[in-house]
Amino acid sequence: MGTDCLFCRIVAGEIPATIVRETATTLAFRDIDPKAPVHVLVIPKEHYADVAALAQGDPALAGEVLATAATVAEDEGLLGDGFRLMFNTGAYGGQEVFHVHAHVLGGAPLGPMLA
Ligand code: IU
Repeated sequence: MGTDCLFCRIVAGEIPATIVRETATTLAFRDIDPKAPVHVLVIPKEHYADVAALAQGDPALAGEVLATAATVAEDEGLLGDGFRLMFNTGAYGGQEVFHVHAHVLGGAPLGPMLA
């Protein structure tokens, strides 16, 4: 995808991000506008627009994104009290950046998903 995609540019090192974990295929970095005490985004380095495209196009890579998200949750101390793992998808899902990303949210009670 390259220069048009913000998160591809973070992967390429062209835009700074606070990276908390990197694997061969995934990257985890702190959200610039955190919605919880811990708010980390986990992406595949390869560009897929959303989680449906990722899961259908490369299910193994989707699993690697989930595994990185779980490791981030552990490293951030979220496993005991719990956390939220979320993929906003498409217009109705509120997705704003069209490079698939898992939100790892935690560090405080988040309340019910839909108020
Ligand atoms: P969404 O699921 O596409 O709505 O989430 C996009 C997230 O990307 C949102 O929480 C933003 O704060 C976050 N973000 C970021 O971390 N860095 C950026 O440069 C931009 C957005 I633009």
